[in-house]
Formats: sequence, structure tokens, C-alpha cells
Amino acid sequence: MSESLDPITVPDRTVEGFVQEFLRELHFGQGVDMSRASTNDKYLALARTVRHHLMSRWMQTLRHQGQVQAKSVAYLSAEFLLGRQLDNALLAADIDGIVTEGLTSLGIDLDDLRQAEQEPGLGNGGLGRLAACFIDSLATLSVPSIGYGIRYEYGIFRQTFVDGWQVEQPDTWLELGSPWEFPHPEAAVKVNFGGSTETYIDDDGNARSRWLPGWSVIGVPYNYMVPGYRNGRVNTLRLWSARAEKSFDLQIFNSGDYADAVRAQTFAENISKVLYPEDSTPQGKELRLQQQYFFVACSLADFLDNVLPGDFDLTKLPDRIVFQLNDTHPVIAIPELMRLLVDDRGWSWEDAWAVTQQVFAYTCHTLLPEALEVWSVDLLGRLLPRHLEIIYRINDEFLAQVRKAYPDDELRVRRMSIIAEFPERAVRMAFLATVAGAKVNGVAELHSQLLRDKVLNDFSAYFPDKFTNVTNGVTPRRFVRMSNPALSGLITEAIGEGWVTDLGRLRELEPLADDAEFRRRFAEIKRGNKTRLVDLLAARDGIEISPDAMLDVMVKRLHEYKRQMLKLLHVITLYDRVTSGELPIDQVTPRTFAFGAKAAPGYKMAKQIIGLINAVGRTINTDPALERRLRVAFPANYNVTLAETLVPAADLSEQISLAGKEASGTGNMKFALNGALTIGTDDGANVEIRQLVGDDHFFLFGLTEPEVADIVDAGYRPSTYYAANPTLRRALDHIAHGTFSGGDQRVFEPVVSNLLHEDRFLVLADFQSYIDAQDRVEKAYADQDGWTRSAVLNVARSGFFSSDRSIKDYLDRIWHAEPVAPPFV
Ligand code: GL2
Repeated sequence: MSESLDPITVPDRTVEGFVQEFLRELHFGQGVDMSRASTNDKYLALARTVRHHLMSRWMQTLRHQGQVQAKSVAYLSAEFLLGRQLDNALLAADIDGIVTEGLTSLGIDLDDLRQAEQEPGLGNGGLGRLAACFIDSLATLSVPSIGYGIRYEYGIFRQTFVDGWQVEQPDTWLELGSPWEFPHPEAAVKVNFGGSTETYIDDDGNARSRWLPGWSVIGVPYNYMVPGYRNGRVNTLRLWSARAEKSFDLQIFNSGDYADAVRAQTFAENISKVLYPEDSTPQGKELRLQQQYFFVACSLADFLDNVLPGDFDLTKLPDRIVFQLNDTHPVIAIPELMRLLVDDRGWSWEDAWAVTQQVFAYTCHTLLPEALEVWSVDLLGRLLPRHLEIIYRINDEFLAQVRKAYPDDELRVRRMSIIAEFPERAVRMAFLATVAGAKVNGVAELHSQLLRDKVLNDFSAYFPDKFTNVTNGVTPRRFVRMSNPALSGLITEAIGEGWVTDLGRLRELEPLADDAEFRRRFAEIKRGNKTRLVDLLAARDGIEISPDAMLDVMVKRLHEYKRQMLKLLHVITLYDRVTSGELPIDQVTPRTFAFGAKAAPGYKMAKQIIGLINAVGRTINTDPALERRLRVAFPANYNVTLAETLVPAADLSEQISLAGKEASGTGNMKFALNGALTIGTDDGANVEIRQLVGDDHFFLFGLTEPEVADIVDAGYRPSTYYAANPTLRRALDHIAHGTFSGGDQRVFEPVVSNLLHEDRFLVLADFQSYIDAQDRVEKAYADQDGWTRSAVLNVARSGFFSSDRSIKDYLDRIWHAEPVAPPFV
């Protein structure tokens, strides 16, 4: 059912048409003319002009969705790490060419305007970026869907280094205007908190409960366009911003207490003020629970009251929507829907529960026990008293069934209770999601297996059909087509354009791995991408690296389980080999060790490790004995924008977490797709990458998950590895003796002592295996042509890791929804 576009709203797709629109935007939108326009003025005018090209498709998509009422997906996520929007919009609207030409005719460099965009960093890392990839794929696959989240006024903190130590600065991404968002204050939603509950007798003589809230705030929706790749669909991302009900008390103001007059406003606005800078470990903060409830309450109300038609029969809700819970952050939506149906709409508990169990599905993104969110009953009861009652009832009924299935097994019942009793009474959000969700999925094969066998094993025994896997993916639009234009051009030349939306087609490149001319061009592109990175790091950070060195990259959040320390011990080992005379410097392959990592501000050990990486970097980069052949590059504030230049340039991708700890990883996929070879453990999606690209094109090392479990069960003693391995001893001694801290032995003592006496993530146990694998890397890299062949094969065999494939798996295994033909192309 294709419709034609409304000619009034369709901009002219010519260079002249673009220039005219751009100048109009500058004039009428920014209130300046070319002679006075700042770079920011031009960027904002350009963004709005580009927006025009997607607008009519957006309106049409919304109209069409209203008419068709097909089953939709609502992706509920506390994080959407979007990255810059301009290039993505240019790509989707397919107007790169006319825009570049049009701007050039005005003497403007498109690249300068690109740099003016502040990336919306509304996520911490992989989980938030995954949500952004998923909404891109949902739109590209033409699935009716909406993303719901929070419009944080400050996104993930901006990292700076002071003397090598991390110092956090606020991320003021909205400061210079935000041309990609559309606020709708008229569609605001009221959200209640606090107060108490009471029981009353309804008209039919039944006892019911209701909430008497203590206070409330207002959620204002901001809409963002989520364009599909040249397919005529533009979906919506709706992010909520908190406001006070009454912004300002004039009486108090007039009495002279100016601070008190805006107190309510400040309090309410705090809810969407800042993204919690936590990655994988929860911060038990009341404000965080407020954020979670705030955005899901807004989203459910919005969907039921605004998106669905007024006469919609809610018993049919499972045919119309599935709410995908991105980790436990939105899980409070479950009791909220029960409350909306039972309390507000007068449904019976049973009817409401029957619907609720069908409309939610839950994705778990972790294996770390400390990252499974729990909320104390005390806090939850204070903030959301009615929700706590509902959770208790869900739990009572669930445990009654468990008792029936397993009579005389009270231990199991206690293990499976949604309410934990120790160390304090608390609601286990992952359990609530598992009990209520229609499906529970992990994010890589190994992760899903470990969820079933370990983390949620009682539940998988009880609900065997609930558990499934969907291996993560990344969008090929942003992470290949946009960020690696040269490689994209080569691929398109070889196999045509279809790969951008059908990434499995990269397989067709396989024979070209044996074509010398293709390899030559591939290697030339890699070098070109390195040169781009060299220029960027010089300009952005004043960091000097060589385009001729091997680029060995580890970029991801700083966490002990990810083991940046292992990488650093390798760097120190090379340093030691050279400075001790064991290894002549001219036999060392020139290598840049690039790190990018933010540490959660309260995570002391992670911040120590950042300090240590920078200290090692200072020593190595300035030691004349190394003749600049080994260099550490640690640009501050690693983010999506930097990834877009770094990933295409990489030769070696470090994916070295302890087996059984990284749920999936998605950086690993981006690197393989851009022709880096992986050195990695059998963890997360590395397992699948290795299976697909083949052992000969992947450097595997380290303990497997069952081996790790055995060592830990037997009582792991890291100091025995230190005692037995002179190479390891020398590397650790360098840190301990102050080689990197001007002789000061105290600065990094906590790092050394943690490794020697605790080493929760078995860095020392995997050290030798890692060094051996790095020696294999060194040998392989010496054969440049052979390396390039492996790199081509990595690209050709990684098409599976498209987020389009992930979304198709979600559609088949979990959502049971279908793409709907786009309204027009
Ligand atoms: C994570 C996992 O740690 C990571 O392995 C996974 O790839 C992503 C996406 O599924 O989710 N979980 C988590 O809390 N963060 C992640 O990156 N922040």
C-alpha cells in the first residue's frame, strides 16, 4: 500500500533547492545571514535543512501506523547512546552529494559543521549503544516500533585527564541547541510518587486497594526521528524530560525567598538531570529508582492513552504491542501495568495478570551477580507503595505454584522468591522480569547458556520454554557504511550495494581474499583509515602516532573483568624485554597500543588503572631506548564519535575479558566487520566470532569458562603464578618498584596488591597464555599480505553480526511481530 508524498512537505532534492532551504533556515531559523553566521549557526541551519528531507516520511509513517494498527514493538531502555545524528540523517535521506556540493558553493566545509555537533551520550556503553543500533534496525526492517527512554540533560560525563588521572566534567550536550528533537509539552504526562495505599469496597462489594500518592512530577516527551535506511520509514524515539507540576511559587517569590520559590521545580527536574555513570554495577540510589519509574510510567501512559485509539479493547493488547525490557532498568513497568489495569480500569487481578504476562519480554545483559539490580523493600515501599503491594502479590501467587511443583523444597522456594531476605529485604528485579515476562533472553550463545545453567537456573528448570538467546549485533549503517566510507566503496564495487541492508552478503567477498589486487586495495584503505586517525588524534588530543605502526586497540569501559590490566602487563613485558636488552629494538614490530576507557566515578580500582595506563604511556612514549617503536595512545573521553574513526583504523582488536564475565560485547563485532583481527578469550560473542571467522584468523587464548569455575572452586591463589613466572614477576615488579611513578612505590601499590592477593578476574592465571598469543600476533603481522587476507576474511564472515539479524531473531523468537510495508519509498 504505497502512498505518494505530499508535495508541500517534500523539499527539492537539487543542489539549488538545498542551498535555498539552507539559507532560509539560517535567515528565519537562526536569525543571521551568511556574513554573520557562526559555525554553530550554520550547523543548526544545516541540521534543520536535512531534517526537512525526513520529515514527510516521518509524518507519513505516523499516519500510516495510526491506520494500520499492526503489532508493534516498544523498546524500553534507560539508555540510548545515539552518537551524532547529522551523518546518519544525511545517509538515510541520501542527500550527502547535494549537501556537500551546496555547502561548497557557499564556501562552507561540511566537515567543519560535522565537528560542531555534540553527540547525545545518553548511555554508558554497550547496553545503550545496542539500544541505538536496535532502533536503527527496527526502522530499516520497517517494523512498527517506538523507543522510550529518558532525555537526560547531562549525558555520560566528559572524561578529562589531569596528571593522568580521570577527572569528570559534566556533558553539556544541549548547550548550543539541539536541532534533532521535537518537544511536545502539550502531551505531558503526570507521574506520581510516594504517599500510601488504602483499601476500600468497590460498587460490587469487592475489597480493592488504591494508591494515594504523595507528590508528582510531569513528564514532557521529546520526539526524535529514527530513519530507516532509504526505505521510506521514519520511526520515533520518545525521550521524557521531568518538570515540576507548578514551576514556580509566586507567593513565596514575592515574600523574597527566591530559592524556595523554585524548590519544587529543581526537585522535579533532577529526575532527568543526569545519566547515572554506572556500567554493569547498580548504584542503589533513590534518584535512580525515580528515573526508572518516571520513564516507564510516562511511556505506558503514553502508549495506552495516546498511541492506541480511544476505543481500543485492552484485552487485545498482546496482539498490538510487546514491551521489550532492556535489562532490569524498566522492569518496574510490570507492576505499573498491573496497577493501570486493576486500579485505574477496574479489571480483575487474574485478567490483568493474563495480559501483563503476554506483553513484556526481558533481556538480561550481564553475568556479574553484583549487577543484578535489587531495590530495598524499604525504599520501594516509600517511593512506590502500591507497586510494592502488587509485587508482593505476584510473588505470593508465584511461590504458591512453585511449592505445588516442588513440594517439600522450601530452600528452592526461598531461592526463587522475588523478595530477597538477606542482607536486607529487597526486590530482585531480574526475578520479577523472569516471572512476568513472556520470554527471557541473553545476548550471546554462551551468555544465554550461563543464564540457564547458573544465574537463573531454578527459573529455567521451572519455565524451560521461556529462555532463549538473541546474539547482539551492530548497525552496518553507522559502523561500516558511514564510518568506513573507503571500505564501503570497495565492498560495493565488488558485490553491489545490497550488503548495507543484507550484511550476510559480505560472504560474497570471500573469494576476493585470494585476489592480490583486492588485498592491495584493502590494505591501502586500512592505511588511509589509520592516517585519518593519526590526524584526528593529533588535532583532538595532541597525541602523535604513526600510520605505519600496527594499531592494537582496547576500547571499552574500564572494568576489572574486562582486564585492561592484562593488556598493560603485555605492554610492560615488551618494555622490559627491550630495556633489559633481551630483545633488540629493531626486532620489535612498531606498535601503537590504543586505549579508550571511562571508569565509573566511584570505582576506585578502575580509576587507579587509568592512572597506571597513563603513567606507563608517559614512560614508554618518552624512553629513547624504544625509538618510538612502541607507543601508548590513550585519548580521553572515548565516545561513539571517536569510535567511528578508531574502529576502521584498527589492526588488532583486544577482547580479553575473563571467560564467563562479558555477556556479549559489541565492540568485538565492530572491529571484525572493519577488518581487524581479534585477540580474545572464549567469552561472550567472541565465541561466535571465532566460530565464524575461523581459528586461523583469530588469536584465541586463556582459560575457558568451566576451567575458570574449577580454578575458583579449588581456591585461586594468584601469588603462585607470580612466584612461578619470571616474565610476569618482572612486569609486576616494574609497577611495584615505581618504574612508572618516578620511583614512588605507593601510588600503584593497591593495583599490585590486588593482583597478587585477590585478582578476582584471574589476570595472572591468563597472563602467559596471553603473552604467547601476542607472540603469535607478532609473527602473523610480519606477513603483511597474509594478515590482510585474514582481515578480508574477517569482514566477509562477520555479516551475522548485523543488528538487522538480531532484530529478525527477536521478531521470530520473542516478539512474533512482522515488518509492515513502508508507506512509501
Ligand atoms: C552490557 C554487557 O556488559 C555487554 O557485554 C553487552 O554487549 C551489552 C549489550 O548487551 O550489555 N551490560 C551492561 O550493563 N552494559 C553492557 O555493555 N553496560
